[in-house]
Parts: sequence; C-alpha cells; structure tokens
Amino acid sequence: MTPDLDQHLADAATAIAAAADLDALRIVDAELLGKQSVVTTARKALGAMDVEERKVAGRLLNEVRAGIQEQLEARRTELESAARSEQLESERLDLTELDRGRRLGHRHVVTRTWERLEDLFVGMGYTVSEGPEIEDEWHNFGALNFPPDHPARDMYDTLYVDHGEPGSTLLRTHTSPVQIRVMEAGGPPIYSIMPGRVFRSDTADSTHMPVFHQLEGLVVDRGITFGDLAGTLEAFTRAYFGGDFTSRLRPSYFPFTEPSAEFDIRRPDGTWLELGGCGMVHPNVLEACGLDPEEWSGFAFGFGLDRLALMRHGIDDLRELFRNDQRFLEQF
Ligand code: FA5
Repeated sequence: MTPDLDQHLADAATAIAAAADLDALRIVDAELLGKQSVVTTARKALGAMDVEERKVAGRLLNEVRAGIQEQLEARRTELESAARSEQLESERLDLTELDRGRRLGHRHVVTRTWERLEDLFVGMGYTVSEGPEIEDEWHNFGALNFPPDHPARDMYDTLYVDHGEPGSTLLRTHTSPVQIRVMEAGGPPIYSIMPGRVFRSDTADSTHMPVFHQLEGLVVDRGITFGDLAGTLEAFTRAYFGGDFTSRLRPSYFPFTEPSAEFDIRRPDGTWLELGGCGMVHPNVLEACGLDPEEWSGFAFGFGLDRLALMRHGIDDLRELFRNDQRFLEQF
C-alpha cells in the first residue's frame, strides 16, 4: 500500500499543478478527495484490517490526505491571485484617454491680477479681508465721513437696492466700506488689503465698467505718517510693475482721507497713469470706528484692479476683459 500512496501523492501533485484555473482545480479536488477517490476508497478498506495494521495505514492515509489538501490550497491561492490580477488588468481604465483633444483653460486675467496682488501684499505682511457686496448706507458713506445730502455722495453713481428704508441699502460703490468693517472687527495695529467687486451705474467705455474690481489697503497703527503711505505705494509699484516704474502722489479730495491724493505711476516711456486714490485716514473715520485719533493714525489707498491688469498687459480697452471672447482671453 505504501508505494501506491507515494505514487498517488506524486500523481496528485502533477494533476494539481496542471489545473489551469479555479474550475479545473475544483474538479481535481473532487477526484483526489471525493467519494470515488483513492484516499476515500483506501479509508473504507481500513475497516477490514487488524488493529496494528490499521493504525499504521490510518496514519499514512491521514498524511497523504493532508499533503493533498495542502497542495490544493497552495494552488488555489495561486490561481485566485492570478484571476484577481487578470480582472484588474481587464478593468483598467486609461484616464489619459479622457484628456485627448481637450484644451486646458486658465484663470481670467483679472483673477490672476487679484491673486498676484494678494501674494505681493501678504509678502509685505498684510492680511486679506473681505466685506459684503450689498452694503448699508452707513458703511459705504456715513462712517466714511460723507455727510448726509452732501454733494460728495455724487462722486459715485450709486445703484440702490429695494430693501428697507429708501436709500438705506446699496451695491457698494467702492471697497472703502470694508475699511470700516475691519476697524469695527478689531483694534489696531491693522495692516490689511481688501480686494473685491464694486458697482456704479457708469456707462461702459474703454476705461469704465459698471461692475469692476478694486483693491483697498488700510494701515492703522501708532505714528503712521504720509511718508509711510508714499513709501508703501512706491515699494508696491516697483514690486508689481518692475524696477523701471515709479510712482507719484497728486493732491486730491476724498471725504474719508485728509490729506488726500491721487496715486499715479510712471511707465518706462515717461508717461503717467492714474491708478487710484489714497490719503491719511480722516480723524472722523477713526472716531466713527471707536478709535482715538490722538492715539492712532493711518493711511488708506484704493485702486482699480481691472485698470491695473489693463496696464500690465498693454490692453487698450477695459471692455475686452469682459466680452469673454476666448481668442482674446487665452492670450493672457
Ligand atoms: C475710490 O473709489 C476711493 N474709494 C479710493 C480711495 C480709497 C481713496 C482709500 C482714498 C483712500 P475712485 O472713485 O477714484 O476712488 O476709484 C478708484 C479707482 O477705481 C480709479 O482710480 C479707477 O482705477 C477705478 N475705477 C473707478 N471707476 C471705475 C469704473 N467705472 N470702471 C473701472 N475702474 C474704475
């Protein structure tokens, strides 16, 4: 019986190795360990043996059976992992296929200008603040030292919102109300910029849009002077436009700054361009925000983001930025 079983074990190993897939292995399993198998038949024959003989033969049979089971298990694991790999391979998706023929877009030139300016000022130690586009009269005008019914309010063609008392709610005409919100939210020292969308009922032309973007800057601290303002704007001009640009301030008027100035930049060809307004924060504005003008002083500036993008990229008509003509926009 012993040589037979040894031979059987060797034949079993060959049959198991030859099973090409899990179905074939199931058939080999039934043949080797099922009812008709050599092992089961031999086990039935044990009953006819005497005790000693049965002990020896029984142990041997158990070893053979365990050997077959072990080989079956090993082959099953092998085939299962092969089947899994095959499945993964067949289900693989080439995602790069999806990209074929599709052109990648990029952010709008105004968004990129906005982000560059944020990076630049954050690099100078400023935080970035935001405020609502729908404002109340107090933040857009009152707290900024525009007296009621004062002609200064006509500086901006304001779009009012039909909400609450007539004239009490509006689309902000500039980013300066965010100055008020920043001062209300926390005390000095304040070094913050406030980019955002603003609205005026201006007729669109090459330098005006009814919806455009501004970037406001506000610094409030002890001992801030006009020299700090001029130095900051000069540093900004050189960092943003390049070392061959410079800036100047011209006297101007805003109700919320005193003294006030227009901020111009000089291009390498010697021509000057107006970029925005600026000045020392008016004592009335500090007081409206609960700050003592004897203790704190500050400066503010605000310029047009869209016009900045125009200048930087040599575009001659603001309206082009918002026509959404792909052929135009993809150049920047
Ligand atoms: C203001 O809006 C002031 N709030 C700026 C300011 C802030 C002064 C802080 C002092 C201290 P002004 O109306 O000049 O000022 O607008 C500022 C800039 O916005 C302009 O120089 C211009 O670049 C841009 N701008 C104004 N109107 C339009 C428009 N319709 N379309 C595009 N850009 C505009």
